[in-house]
Amino acid sequence: MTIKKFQGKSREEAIEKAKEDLGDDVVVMNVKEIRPRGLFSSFKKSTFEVTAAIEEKASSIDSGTALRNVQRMHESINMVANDPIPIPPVAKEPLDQSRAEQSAIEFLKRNASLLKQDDSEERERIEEKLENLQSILEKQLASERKAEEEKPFVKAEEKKKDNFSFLKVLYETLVDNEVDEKYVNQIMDEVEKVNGKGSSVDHILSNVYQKMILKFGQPHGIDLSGKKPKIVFFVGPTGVGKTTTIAKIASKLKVEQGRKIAFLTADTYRIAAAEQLCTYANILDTPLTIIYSAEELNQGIEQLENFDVILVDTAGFSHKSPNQKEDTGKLIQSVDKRYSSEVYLVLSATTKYKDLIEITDVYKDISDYKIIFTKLDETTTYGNILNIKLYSQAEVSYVTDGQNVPDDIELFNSQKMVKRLLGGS
Ligand SMILES: Nc1nc2c(ncn2[C@@H]2O[C@H](COP(=O)(O)OP(=O)(O)O)[C@@H](O)[C@H]2O)c(=O)[nH]1
Ligand SMILES: [Mg+2]
Repeated sequence: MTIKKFQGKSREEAIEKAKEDLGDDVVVMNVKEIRPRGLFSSFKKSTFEVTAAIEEKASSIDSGTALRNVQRMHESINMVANDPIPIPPVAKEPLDQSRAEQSAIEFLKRNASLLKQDDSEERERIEEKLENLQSILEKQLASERKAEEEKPFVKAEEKKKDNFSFLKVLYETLVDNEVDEKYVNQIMDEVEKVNGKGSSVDHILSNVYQKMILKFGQPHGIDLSGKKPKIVFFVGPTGVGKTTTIAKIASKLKVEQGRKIAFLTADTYRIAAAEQLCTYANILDTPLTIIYSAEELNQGIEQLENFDVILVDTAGFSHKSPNQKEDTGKLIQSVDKRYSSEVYLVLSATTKYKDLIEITDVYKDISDYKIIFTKLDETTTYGNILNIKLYSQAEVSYVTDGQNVPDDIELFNSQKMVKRLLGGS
């Protein structure tokens, strides 16, 4: 992973510089506004500093190193556990990397209950660290070497103990946030590679933070750079907030970006559904076309050809209902090739993990999609957002966190989400 900082007069300028240097796939890790200081500071404008990273291809670690890392982790786990922990037999022959990693994962899983035992004082100290994630990251990125020099007397053993307690809290924090243990183990496994080099807790934490941000990737939102009109479908189960989200996005695009918006709805299963969008159409002074079948879609679009974006509301359906799935599939696929379209799968952050998996599978059969998570205000755990991102490999584009139109929506902010997942505020 390469991490660099870029400065610009605006956030966009700094991001643009990052793209020029590191390529389009660059991921923004952090954006810092630097406010001018001093006597005439109120006359000066802020500048922006963007920390950006790019993931290189996975470096190949030789099997000997992997094996040593696993052994080292076992040692460190043993050091502070209250009860004796069975050490899995280590093969005499060097393990290949994936087997070594697998054994580390298995070990962590088996000992998850032991990991939960900890003394509370230490725990508090580490939780505090997690909450101060931002400052740790800043410090880490600014002067990794200097920080090491400042603590030359910290004994290796103490450091190891510190790291282990920290790993325990990290593990629990992620599990408490309902991150799937499979992914927690993957993260711990990656952490272990860093820990193996005898790094400080700060180093490990900023490394986890960076890795998790890279896992989320960079959100893009609706792409309006291409041909007009852009057709944007919103699909998903009933009641997740499709219509409300359409209204939020429409008013942002219209008011903040001055785009010409039109609505089209294929949700005619319930009279109230079309009425709801009609209300928003009146408020936003936006045309609304109602269609009753997939065959009417292109005709509907033709009438709205001079608009920048056509937001299409669809009937939600239970992921267990094959008929309605077919209708939605037909609707999306029937859009004429001369139009460019995007599909957003709207999911509620309050839905159970198992259902979310089934829903993402069902909609994958219909089309590729980006994801919008709604109702973040109605849950205290955000692990499913990471779980579903990793499971579906789809981009998480927007999140919504309330019923207010248009305020309660934003482009997905990976930095904010990772901070929340790691227990920061
Ligand atoms: N708390 C909360 N409620 C939301 C959010 N988004 C939508 N809702 C509510 O969820 C309910 C269903 O929304 P609606 O847009 O009709 O869902 P649809 O059936 O998918 O179109 C409405 O009462 C919305 O106000 C959100 O982010 N947070
Ligand atoms: Mg609706």
